[in-house]
Amino acid sequence: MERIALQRGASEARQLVNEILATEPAQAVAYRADLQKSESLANWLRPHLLKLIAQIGIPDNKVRILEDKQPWVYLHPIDGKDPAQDDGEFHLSFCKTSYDVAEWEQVNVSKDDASFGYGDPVHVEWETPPEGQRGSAYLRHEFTVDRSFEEVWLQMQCDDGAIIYVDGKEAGRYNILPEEAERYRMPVKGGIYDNGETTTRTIKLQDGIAPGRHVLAISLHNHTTTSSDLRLADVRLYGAPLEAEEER
Ligand SMILES: [Ca+2]
Repeated sequence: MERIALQRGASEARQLVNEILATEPAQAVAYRADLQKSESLANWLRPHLLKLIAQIGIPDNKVRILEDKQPWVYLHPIDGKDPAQDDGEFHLSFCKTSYDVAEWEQVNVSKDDASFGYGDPVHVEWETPPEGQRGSAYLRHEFTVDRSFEEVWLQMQCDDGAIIYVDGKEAGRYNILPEEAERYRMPVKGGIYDNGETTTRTIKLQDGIAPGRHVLAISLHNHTTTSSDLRLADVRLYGAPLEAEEER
């Protein structure tokens, strides 16, 4: 959706500039010498459109779902070893509610400190694996909601790609092609660099959430095994309550 909105935004910007040029002959003379003007305006608009896209789509009546104190568990193999070597079902099961995470690292963070990784600022810093062994990481957070949310969005900064699960079911992905099956060191669409690393991404999740206990699981994937950074930051969940429950 983000890509389509960006392409639309860029082509609409070009069209708008061309329309202005057509209705303002004096300006057109001045600008016609540089036909790249509409292109550069479209490029200038891109980061602004990205910011806008991160904000729209979530209605005003949204509720921030995750609790203030957040227990997270994570598995980040610093030896670059695929967890499926020990557990053949790992990539299907790590996101399930029943999966045993007793061996995973545990942390408690405040709701504004849910950021993990290495190579760039984070609250929970992981050891940087040697070059050539920088692969994927797995995170889980259990949370409880006492009401229904018809629609749910996850916001995060992500370097480089992620697949998001709720209660063992895939709920969304970022920077990973839909046909790619979950696996260690899976390919991401492209590297995330510079401003892209700190851009807030908004992913609308597949389903709503019912009252009760839930497991949010995220697999985080690096662009290459030599990339200097892997980072998931500012993880937030927002829900739009069922209309009948809004007045509660
Ligand atoms: Ca990276």
